[in-house]
Amino acid sequence: MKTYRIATIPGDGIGKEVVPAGRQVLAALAKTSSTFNFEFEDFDWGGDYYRIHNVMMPDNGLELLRNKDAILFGSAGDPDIADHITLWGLRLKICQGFDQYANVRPTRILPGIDAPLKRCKTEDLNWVIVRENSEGEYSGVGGRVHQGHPIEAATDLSMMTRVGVERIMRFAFKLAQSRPRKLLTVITKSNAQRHAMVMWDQIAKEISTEFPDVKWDKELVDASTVRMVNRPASLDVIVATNLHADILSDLAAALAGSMGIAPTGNIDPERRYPSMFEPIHGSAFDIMGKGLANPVGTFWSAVMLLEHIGEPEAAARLMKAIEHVTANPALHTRDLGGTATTVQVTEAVCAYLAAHA
Ligand code: NAD
Ligand code: K
Ligand code: MN
Repeated sequence: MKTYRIATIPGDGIGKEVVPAGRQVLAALAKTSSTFNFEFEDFDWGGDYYRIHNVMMPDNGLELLRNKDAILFGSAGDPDIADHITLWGLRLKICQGFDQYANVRPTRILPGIDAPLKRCKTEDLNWVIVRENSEGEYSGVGGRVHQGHPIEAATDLSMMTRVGVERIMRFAFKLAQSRPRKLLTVITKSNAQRHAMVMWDQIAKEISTEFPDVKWDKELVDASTVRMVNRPASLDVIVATNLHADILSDLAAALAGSMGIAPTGNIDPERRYPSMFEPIHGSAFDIMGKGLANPVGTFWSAVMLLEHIGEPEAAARLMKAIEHVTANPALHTRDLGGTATTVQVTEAVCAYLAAHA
């Protein structure tokens, strides 16, 4: 019997509702398996921790996570604490500390979901967005001077390195190569950002020679929003910078039906450190504490976690359970137009897993 060590970090807001739900579903899955088990450890880091300790996570936080096989994360974001403190103090600390440079965001329309694109078929929207997760616009380089004075100025430098761009391009090309259609769209803004993005384009071209069977094209980020809406079937794998992909993947989530469904993995492809899986949504202040959060994004993230640790069969089983639940409108949460609660959806997934072991 193999035991996987999983860290759970609910964080803030509805993270505290959906991560326990995700853990419950993983435990239900393990219960039906004779080959693997989970050893969970929960970490109470986030806004509440900050109010006591003045930091979002302890100094040795990364050490406490280092020996885990994977991390299941909720959200960092508290109504009473500035967003840049919660984000940089927890989620980005882990992503950057463990060099999880590939942020992978699969998007497709699950069965039973009424998605807003009326002119396209469900199967037309089947994308994986690869987000550069370690530098670019979120490199943290910059500063603010002369605060409060008329000459006040501030910068956030979008820093890209050859190593950083090469590795995310190679990751994206490889992913495209593994998919049936083998298409890659490189998102850019090299008309306006004439240094970093021009290098980005150039490196894409260089790396493409290693993958002659991948068909690839370039698209400006603004134009790509239109293409996502008007010609979704023309896209397969998409690679974009940290900021561009952050924005595009929220749009992708909405086009696929709801922010509450979309999953992501913050992945260290070299497996030097644990990778971290989370729904793409945040703390959702408007619905937190009400039991209305859709846990499907967390469950789908758990599917990605299972694939990553090397349990593809269990991953497929959980995905089937998720699709069984989304197909039933009685099990839709409010974001999908339904009245089901987080607990009801979670119990339905667990029941399906128990019945289809
Ligand atoms: P959000 O994702 O929290 O919410 C956006 C909208 O989507 C809200 O109307 C919310 O109710 C809805 N929504 C999101 N997830 C849902 C779910 N599972 N079920 C049903 N509805 C859902 O984005 P925001 O409002 O911009 O951010 C709130 C806080 O979360 C901020 O502090 C922000 O910094 C933080 N945040 C954190 C992360 C992260 O930790 N990865 C990501 C995004 C936002
Ligand atoms: K999140
Ligand atoms: Mn985001």
